[in-house]
Amino acid sequence: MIDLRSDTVTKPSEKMRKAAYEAEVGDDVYGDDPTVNKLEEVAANMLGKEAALFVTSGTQGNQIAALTHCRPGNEVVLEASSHIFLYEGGALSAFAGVQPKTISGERGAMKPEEVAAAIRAEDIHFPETGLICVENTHNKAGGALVPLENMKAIYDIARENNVPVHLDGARLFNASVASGISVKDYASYTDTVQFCLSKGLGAPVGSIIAGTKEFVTQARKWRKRLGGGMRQAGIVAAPGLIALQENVERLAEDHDNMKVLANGLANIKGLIVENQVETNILLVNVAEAGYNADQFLNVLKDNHILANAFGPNTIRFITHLHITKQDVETVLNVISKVVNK
Ligand code: TLP
Repeated sequence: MIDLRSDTVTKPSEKMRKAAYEAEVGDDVYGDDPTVNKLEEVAANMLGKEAALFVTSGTQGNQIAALTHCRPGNEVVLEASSHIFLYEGGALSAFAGVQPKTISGERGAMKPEEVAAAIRAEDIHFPETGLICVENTHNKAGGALVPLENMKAIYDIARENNVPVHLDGARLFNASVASGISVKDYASYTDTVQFCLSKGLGAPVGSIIAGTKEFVTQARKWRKRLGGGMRQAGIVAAPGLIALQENVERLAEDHDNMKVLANGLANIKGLIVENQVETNILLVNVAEAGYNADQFLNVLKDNHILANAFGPNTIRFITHLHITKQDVETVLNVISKVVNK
């Protein structure tokens, strides 16, 4: 199978497995796991934040951020197709007890003036705005790069209004490699950041959230409340360190492969590439080829290719470290045969 469903499907390398095997461990709930401590220190330094926390997943990281920043009854301003709003099972409301206020963005970027207008004035009837969330790269917008200037403008507005900003940077390293802007620069326009080790970076498990020391102390408590205190977690943190050391720069290969795939598919009559491909995500509309997304996925599967539906007629493809140039050629050949038959 050529698996283009997500960059979450990668399996840990030999080096990661060896690092897990040999990891020095301790009870992380007591702060005693040297490997977790090292990962958190390395991640905080990379992001230019005071402290960081190793969490089980991107979803857990985002939700801990909301729980730490907000109080029940607050409102969270976020993009209408953001992962936190669309794909986290309503966790914002279920756990943090906050209500979302969505703004439709352009290629994932919310207009700063619309963010400003969404922040609530003081009124006995109104919820208080507890948090603004930004996503970069933006998944549903097809791995779109949210411009640094956009993040800065939103951060300036947030600070004027005393509202914190959280960045869902599940694929922040993809953004950084594609734009040439450091993760530190992106993180400088947000109070807290979540990034995933288990996506393009290829680690088997885990995410990082980072912010001030005070934020991380509170976040650690929320992680424990949610059952995310993982004891000898160095076993899973060790591959995360390898991911940060070895798999950042190579994300450029995934982006190059995706451009080749996108250009090839754009030339097949009946297929419409919906996004401007900037990173490792491609959205293709298959309606004019006479398929809906589920039908197309079934045909792909019969030909040993996996992808995801991202709308009734839209297929999402994601490249990652197991996808080679040869795989891209194979996928192009299969799809051109299927669509032209
Ligand atoms: N995204 C997954 C699915 O949930 C859609 C994927 O395959 O793309 N933020 C963003 C922007 C994400 O894309 C994801 C995962 C998460 C957060 C959540 O991360 P996990 O899966 O570790 O909870």
